[in-house]
Amino acid sequence: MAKDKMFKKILVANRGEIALRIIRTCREMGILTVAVYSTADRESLHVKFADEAVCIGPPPSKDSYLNIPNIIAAAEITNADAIHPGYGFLSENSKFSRICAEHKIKFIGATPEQIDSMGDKSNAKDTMKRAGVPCIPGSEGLLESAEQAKALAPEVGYPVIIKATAGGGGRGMRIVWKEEELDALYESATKEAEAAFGNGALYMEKYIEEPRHIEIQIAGDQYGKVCHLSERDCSIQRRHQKLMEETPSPFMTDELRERMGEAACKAAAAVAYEGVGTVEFLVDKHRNFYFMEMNTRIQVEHPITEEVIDYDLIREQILIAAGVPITGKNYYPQLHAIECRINAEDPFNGFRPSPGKITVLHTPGGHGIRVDSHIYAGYTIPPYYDSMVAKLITTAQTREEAIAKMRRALSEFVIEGVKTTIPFHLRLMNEENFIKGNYTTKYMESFDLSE
Ligand code: MV4
Repeated sequence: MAKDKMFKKILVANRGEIALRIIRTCREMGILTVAVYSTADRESLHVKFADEAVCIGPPPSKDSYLNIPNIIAAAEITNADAIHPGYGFLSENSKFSRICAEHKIKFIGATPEQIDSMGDKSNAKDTMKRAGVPCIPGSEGLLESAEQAKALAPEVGYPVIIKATAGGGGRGMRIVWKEEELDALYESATKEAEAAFGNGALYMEKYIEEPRHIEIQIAGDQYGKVCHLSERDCSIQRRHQKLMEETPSPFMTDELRERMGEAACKAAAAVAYEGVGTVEFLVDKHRNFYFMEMNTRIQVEHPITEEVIDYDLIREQILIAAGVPITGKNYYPQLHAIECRINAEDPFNGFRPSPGKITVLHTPGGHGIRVDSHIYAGYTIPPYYDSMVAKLITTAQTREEAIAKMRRALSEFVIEGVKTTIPFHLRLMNEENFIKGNYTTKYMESFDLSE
């Protein structure tokens, strides 16, 4: 591409491992970086690795990493020509995306319109249905009242699920097994959604009982071209927090990948998607798949895709934002990759957060091992943010080898001073049904977590 079109300096509006991940790619591309940090993150690696760093406020996220005026001011002071938001924080904030544009700063992510249309789940579903993407049968748009919901539910067929249109992450969501429960569950879902999102609107779907969560990575450029980059299986989660992801999905077939990939491309094309994104699907035991949500950001689990197709997704985000066209060809997994999220949490005590100082650290290494992390010996994990401290990724020719490598890498990994989820992952890698690839989103409900 023409050198003068490429960004000269990118402000990274995030912290932790993803801030480092973005800074590393920028460095490889010859792009200068600006880190922003809260006073709790003064000693963080992203601050040390960036070319410049600006303090944007006190520890609470709302005063720092979510503080739009301070972040825009930091970009203007340092003359950054683009902002990469990472994941979480402002990554799917349409107002922020719009304010960046108003300040002639390129937001490396979706347009405000795309963020808004995918952020409203009922509206997103409507768009996808019209584009010919398979959706779960349910209400046409929003529910008007509990009465209307009660009239509709037998048509949809119990069990049904009512969901907050502003939701995600399971909040404002209720499973209804029979009519007698509907009034109370409708009431509590709408109240929860109103409190959490300031929007109590609900919609209804048939409840899919033991689904897998399989998502397709997609990319779209500024010229309307889209492609898919295969799937990730994210079914192993607890309270809507993913614990481990892998690609290919053990449930996948070549034929299903083709159909889901095509549907994901349709979804991306329907909104003229610009950037990299993810289309989430629920897949039932008959391998029927249904659109669930579209994420307009880079995701935590993106490295497993990078490993199996040998492709830097952050680089691709930056190139697309700078106006470089994509080829439009799809990517298929050549290897198997697994990611274990290492959190500073006690897996034997309800995954209770365990912030504090890391006294001893030894990270695993060797062939097929990748550790994306911002921690170091002597680092203090602050209590204010996400408890993820590292992503351990193994890659091999087969699933069996990737699991064997993960067991080996987990057993080498030493983090002292705080509790971590390493022992949980070791147990997971040795569990019979996991080894068989026999798991759904219900898997963790019956996982033995006694010490
Ligand atoms: C569903 C479902 C079953 N049937 N919708 C959870 C969060 C939100 N994004 C959608 N979710 C679900 N929607 C229908 N019609 C089950 C879930 C669900 C789930 C989905 C993916 C991964 C983990 C999950 C855990 C519990 C429930």
